[in-house]
Amino acid sequence: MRKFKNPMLVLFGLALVFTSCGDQKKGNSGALTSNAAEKVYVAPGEHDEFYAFVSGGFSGQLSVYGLPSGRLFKVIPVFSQDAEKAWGYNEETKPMLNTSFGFVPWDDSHHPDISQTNGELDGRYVFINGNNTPRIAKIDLTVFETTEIIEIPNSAGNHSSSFVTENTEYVVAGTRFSVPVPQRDMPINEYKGNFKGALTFISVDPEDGGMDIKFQLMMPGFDYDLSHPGRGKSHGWFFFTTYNSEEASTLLEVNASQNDKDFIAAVNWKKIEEYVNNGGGTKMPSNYAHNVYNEETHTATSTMEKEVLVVNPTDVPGAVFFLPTPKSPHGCDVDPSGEYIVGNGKLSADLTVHSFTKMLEAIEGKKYDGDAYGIPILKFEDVLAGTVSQPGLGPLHTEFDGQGNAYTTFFISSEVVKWKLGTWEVVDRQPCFYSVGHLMIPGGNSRKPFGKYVLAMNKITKDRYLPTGPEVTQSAQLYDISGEKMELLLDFPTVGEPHYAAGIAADIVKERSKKIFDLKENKHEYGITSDADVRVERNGMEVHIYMSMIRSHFNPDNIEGIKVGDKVYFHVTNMEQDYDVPHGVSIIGANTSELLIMPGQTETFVWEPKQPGVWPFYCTDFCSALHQEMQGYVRVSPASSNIDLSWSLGE
Ligand code: RUQ
Ligand code: CUA
Repeated sequence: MRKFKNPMLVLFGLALVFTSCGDQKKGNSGALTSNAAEKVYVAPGEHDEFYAFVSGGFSGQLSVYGLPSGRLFKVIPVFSQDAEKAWGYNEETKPMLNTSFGFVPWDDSHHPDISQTNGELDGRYVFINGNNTPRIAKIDLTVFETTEIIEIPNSAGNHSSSFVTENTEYVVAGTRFSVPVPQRDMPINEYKGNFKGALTFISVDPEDGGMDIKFQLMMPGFDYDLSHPGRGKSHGWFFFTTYNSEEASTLLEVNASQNDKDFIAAVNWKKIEEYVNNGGGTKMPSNYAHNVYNEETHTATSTMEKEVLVVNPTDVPGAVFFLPTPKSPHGCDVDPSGEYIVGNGKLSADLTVHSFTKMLEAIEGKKYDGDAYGIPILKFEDVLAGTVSQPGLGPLHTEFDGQGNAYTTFFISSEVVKWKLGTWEVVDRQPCFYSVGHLMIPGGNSRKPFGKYVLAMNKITKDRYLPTGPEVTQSAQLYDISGEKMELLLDFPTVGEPHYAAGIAADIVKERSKKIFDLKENKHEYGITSDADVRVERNGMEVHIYMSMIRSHFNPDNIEGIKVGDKVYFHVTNMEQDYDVPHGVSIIGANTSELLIMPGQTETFVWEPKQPGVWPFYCTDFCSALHQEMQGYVRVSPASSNIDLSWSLGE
């Protein structure tokens, strides 16, 4: 019989105790005051106070909710194809999902983060990571669309991502799985000492937001789990939790739980930036996709990049240090002042808080406790600010309200615990239903949190909603944190598994929201700006239809001369210049989704007719009283026929 001590088994046993029905009773709505309902009620026609951008986890997308109402406004397609918006289905956006592995139509999206200026949220962009095929995406908040995706080479399980520095100088992507760098065929059990963990710093252009990999820090082969930037006094540093400092490649639930302490890696990125700007680092051959959506051409391009700049941490003395942190830490959270770095050891009874000031002193005094692969390890006692003792079981993530309080989630004891920075005393706890992962306070990852609410994102809902078969909805819970005690206000279901969220005052974003695309500025290769340009062109077996749409017709709406075997491109421009008047289009038998085209925009789908006949197409978005009249026909003749191309409207 195999004998090993499995710490997670012990914890799961406890989890069952904690989420038994005793807790369920407490959570029943009878416990809520009617006051709670008022606090989340946003009257018809009124707007919410905050936007919450909630990751979709295995949906690969990003959902937009209003807080406090919990109303869902939009699912922004990011890494996964989305037929509703033709994302990854139309010709314009297919390149966005290109990678070095080819077209990858899905990912696992975890940690959205909003761009910052001077440590405060500026509402320009949201960044989010794709875990599985490592990518970082940028969503432009004037249009709420993904406009850039960059693949991360030498990375696998892109999890300690995508957090931004105080002025959005960088968005960071850290590898969860260490891998051979460069990738090669080698025995798995030679992991130790041979696999590497890449921490990637992607620069963001202050003017146009363009992303570019500035450098990759090639770290020892640990698992880099989460990260957060320094801010204020610690601006210029970045902190990453690690687990599996044992460098195990098998049965990690046991083998990566051996060391009493793993590390938080403290990275002085300013120092490395300087080193790189002075010609430091090694250019390594590579192959990764950089996909950019151009809003004037309404079209994405994908470029394969061939090189990445790699930095060995031991080549930049004084740039990287390890802070011992108990028991496989998960969350790595920095308070609004930049002084405290909270490391949540999943298997630890206490919460560990490091002090940035003490860390600098320890570095100054060169008080090391040995090194790991040449990277100095600081002494635990020298960097420790304090511990929150026995606050709960299975700590995962911490956020801050800007009033000196921290809020930590506990997966196993299924609760949010509020504690005080500096005195480390627990001041309140509220149960979550059930097994909370991340939590989010609007602006919580910045110098100036908005406070007011905390949103808990739960892994398990069991009896909280009407059953929907074996798969029940994931869920978020909203708590009022304006008083000394937290108050549960609302449960609402989420799309996919929400891992993290980013919240911002709606006022910062909504004024900048675009209403239409200017038709005169449309530079789409196959776009048209007036009905005079409507036409159909044949080029061998390719047919290009330059079509317009406006309430309530297509131009042309009768097309003849198409033959079986043709590849027919519908390039459709929405001529509307009014807010909130998209049109859709689709044709019978097309092996792709509909198009949903915004005013002033052009999109393309391809149709390969397989049978002679007269085939209808129609508008898919109810746009006017005569929406049902918005339809047309394509006549398809046998391949051998010699019917000329012709097109018309109203003849
Ligand atoms: S991780 S809880 Cu990406 Cu903590 Cu999900
Ligand atoms: Cu256009 Cu319906």
